[in-house]
Amino acid sequence: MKTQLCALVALLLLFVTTGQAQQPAPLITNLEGRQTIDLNGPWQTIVDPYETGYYDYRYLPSPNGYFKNTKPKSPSDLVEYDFDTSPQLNVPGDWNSQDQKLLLYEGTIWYKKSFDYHKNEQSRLFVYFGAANYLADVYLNGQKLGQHEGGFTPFNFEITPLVREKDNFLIVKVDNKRRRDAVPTLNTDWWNYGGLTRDVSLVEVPNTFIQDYFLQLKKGSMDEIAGWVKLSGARAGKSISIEIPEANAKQVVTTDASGYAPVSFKAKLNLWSPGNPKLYQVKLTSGSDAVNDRIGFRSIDTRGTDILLNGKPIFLRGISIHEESPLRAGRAFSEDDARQLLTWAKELGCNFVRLAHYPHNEHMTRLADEMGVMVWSEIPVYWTILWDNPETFANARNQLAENITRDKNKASIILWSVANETPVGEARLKFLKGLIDHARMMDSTRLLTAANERHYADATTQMIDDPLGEYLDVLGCNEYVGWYDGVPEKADGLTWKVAQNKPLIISEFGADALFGNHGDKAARFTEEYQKDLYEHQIAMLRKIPTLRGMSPWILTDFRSPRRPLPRIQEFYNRKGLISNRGARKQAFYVLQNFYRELEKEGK
Ligand code: GCB
Repeated sequence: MKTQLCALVALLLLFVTTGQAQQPAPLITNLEGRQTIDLNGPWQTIVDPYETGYYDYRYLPSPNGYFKNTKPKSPSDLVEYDFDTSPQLNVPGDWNSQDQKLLLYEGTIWYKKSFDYHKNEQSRLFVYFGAANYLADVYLNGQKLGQHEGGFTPFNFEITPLVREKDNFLIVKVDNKRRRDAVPTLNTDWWNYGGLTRDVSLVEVPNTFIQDYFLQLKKGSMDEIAGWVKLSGARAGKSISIEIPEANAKQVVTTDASGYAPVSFKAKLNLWSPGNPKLYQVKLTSGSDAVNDRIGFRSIDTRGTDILLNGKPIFLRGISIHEESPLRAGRAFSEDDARQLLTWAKELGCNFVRLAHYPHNEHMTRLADEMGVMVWSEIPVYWTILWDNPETFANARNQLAENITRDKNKASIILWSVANETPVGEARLKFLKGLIDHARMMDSTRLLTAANERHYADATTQMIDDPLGEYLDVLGCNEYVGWYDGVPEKADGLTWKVAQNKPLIISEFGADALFGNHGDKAARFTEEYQKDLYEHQIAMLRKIPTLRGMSPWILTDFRSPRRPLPRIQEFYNRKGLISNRGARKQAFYVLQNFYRELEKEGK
């Protein structure tokens, strides 16, 4: 009995110290409007391919893993790791591009950062991660805070009770092993960059604080702002003021028992659009907390096969973008990276970008707001997800929810996309319908889409009739006529049929070309082939009556393990209109000319 009890206590202790996965705290939005201390810069790291710092030799979670940051107390003590003399990696940043040995590494790396913190009784402290790819176990001062799954969305933990004045050590185990049941799954066409890939910060807030809010134009209205504000740590009956000084608008609302307060007020607004990316200062205050944001207001809707921005039909002159820094060859993470990519998109003539295939960092969506670029935002439900697995679904839904939570006040975002090139079938339809319902529940103002596929109804007829289209507002379709499907001339003889009376975006087409590789236009991988393909595609797309936008594949070359061809690909997908060194290929100018023509036509 006694031994049983001891075993139980030991188990409990193991549970407490190693921690069963605890959930992150509800996400704090708009970090830029908060009091933060940045934890970026060099972190001490230990590469741990066998997860020795987590499991013991029986492959059971060890209560004395690396997260304890143990130091030998005497020369006879055996400790086989030491963060402080281990190599450093920069945060934010993927590990693959920081050390040649890690280029193809998939597994665990432990990160450690020490910090001092002056505690204040009136405030609470959170640690906020912009993203960690893919699975992050987070510990402070040897105690587990919890786990987060998903490589492209933010998460935060409260550390108020654990933080001390001196020598805090924050340790994160980041594991980027691919898994069949994960989102994305085992195979993708992009590099599996691992690590603390985005900013890490401490966020200091008052005991009761404005944790989150949703402030956008009410669906169908151009002068009514509707949404909600949520306080953390509040009892019922707290008041919150929402003010837009420049529009002379203000409302004071009162929280219910869970800290929520609905918001709804009228304001005369100068509406956001690519030609007029107007952002308003929005001030939220409650008790001792104050948060400032810059929010644009615009309406987005569909009518038949049209997409309406502020009530007027628009054409989305777009380009797809991966979150990769072309000049640094790694995951993009900085404001400079974002500005570079969006400036190139604008130079191309775009008013729209598809941020493929996962949520990009927040610099990107903030800048899109400022620069007047409409955005398609996507989660990595890509190709062959385990449609029947409830955990996979919960994971995808959580990534979608985190993405919407972070970016729901960004005017630039007009489309949430739930999937890319997923195979038609019952289980997949149920899975994706579940995601669509969830997105609509969280955000009734934006349009829902997905990049689907097409098929041949006969030798010259392209058919878009994916049953998922019934649930979407805007149909996305990827097609590679002229690349995976015949040669560029094939596009000339095709006609398109679309089953649903909805706006269509051709969300991908393209061809690989190595910059500087010249030859006959019939020769694959030459700039001439890519240019020719764009010319045939554009002629074909012009004839699709319900086409309301396009985002060809892709702005810049990007790394992919699926692309081994020596001398040409060298593990790069070469469908970029710009090379991985920033050089424009011939096709760049073909698309630029087309977009100029569209602009002249008022599209
Ligand atoms: C696709 C995928 C994209 C790939 C692209 C390609 O259909 O959506 O992720 O990179 O094709 O280059 O094959």
